[in-house]
Amino acid sequence: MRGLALGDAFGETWFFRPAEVLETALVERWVKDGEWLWTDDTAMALSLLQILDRHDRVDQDALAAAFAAAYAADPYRCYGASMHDVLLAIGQGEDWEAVTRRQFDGMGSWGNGAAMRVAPLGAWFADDLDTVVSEAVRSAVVTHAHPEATAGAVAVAVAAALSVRGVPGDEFIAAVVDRVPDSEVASRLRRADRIASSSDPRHVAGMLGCGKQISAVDTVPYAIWCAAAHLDDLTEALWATALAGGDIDTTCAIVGGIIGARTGLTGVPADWLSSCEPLPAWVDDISDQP
Ligand code: F2R
Repeated sequence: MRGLALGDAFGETWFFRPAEVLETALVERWVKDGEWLWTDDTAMALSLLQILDRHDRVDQDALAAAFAAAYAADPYRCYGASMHDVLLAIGQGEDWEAVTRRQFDGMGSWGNGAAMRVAPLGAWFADDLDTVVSEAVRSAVVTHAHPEATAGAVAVAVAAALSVRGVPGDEFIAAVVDRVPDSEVASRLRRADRIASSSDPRHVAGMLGCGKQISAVDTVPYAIWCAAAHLDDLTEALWATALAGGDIDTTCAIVGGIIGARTGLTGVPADWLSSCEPLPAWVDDISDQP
């Protein structure tokens, strides 16, 4: 959870900045002064973690209610455009399944919102990959009915579980894709698995189509490639991930969640930790459990 929030807040400082600004700032490694605020990625991950802590599984009704309550308490966390309708309607008592299915003319959202929040779930169930997959799907469909959004959530949750389990970088993407349902996300992950970990992330983003849309297809395979290339170094992974631009808070939240599940915040500079908006105190109680 802490890795996800750090990645989200770090990425938000760069979110959709013009390419020429990013090019200099990221290569020279400038960091923003002042507080780094986390966004909807962290807000939704906190709700999911809270439900896991209470129920030890994804209770979908409780999760929908938790998302809607967090949104009502603080709607200005840069939620995806369709989430305003979804979370308001759920908060007003509409059935989450009906609301979620009617998005985008009945197609459902293929946004990356189900993937961006799910790494803590992968860590939670890391001992049992079948449960990681089934619970990731149950968590995704509460807001995202499109199969590509679900495939993205499964990929990230499995990646976080494999990260906890210490799977090495050169086996990582193949082990993730093994568990992802047939989809464009899976097909781009297979492409990602053929790209050397030493490649320039900007070229990789081009090869994987990252940066065009706020979709699971455009962000998840790229983020998982970045995580696999730097599995033991969260700070380096975040710098590399941000280089591609686009939806940086979310690509960095995904990478932070996956690598943080393995390393915690080890090696992260002290000034980053003090800049990042703190998480609620109850997160510490969960982390302290055996
Ligand atoms: N980009 C943001 N936040 C800024 C949004 C500003 C917005 N204009 C506002 O008014 O508040 N970051 C956050 O959004 C991403 C997560 O998005 P999520 O939760 O998946 O939301 P949504 O709206 O369902 O999907 C995102 C966009 O993808 C396009 N889209 C999705 N499904 C589609 C479909 N079936 N057909 C066509 N387009 C589809 C839409 O443009 C959606 O708005 C994260 O980056 C999070 O940090």
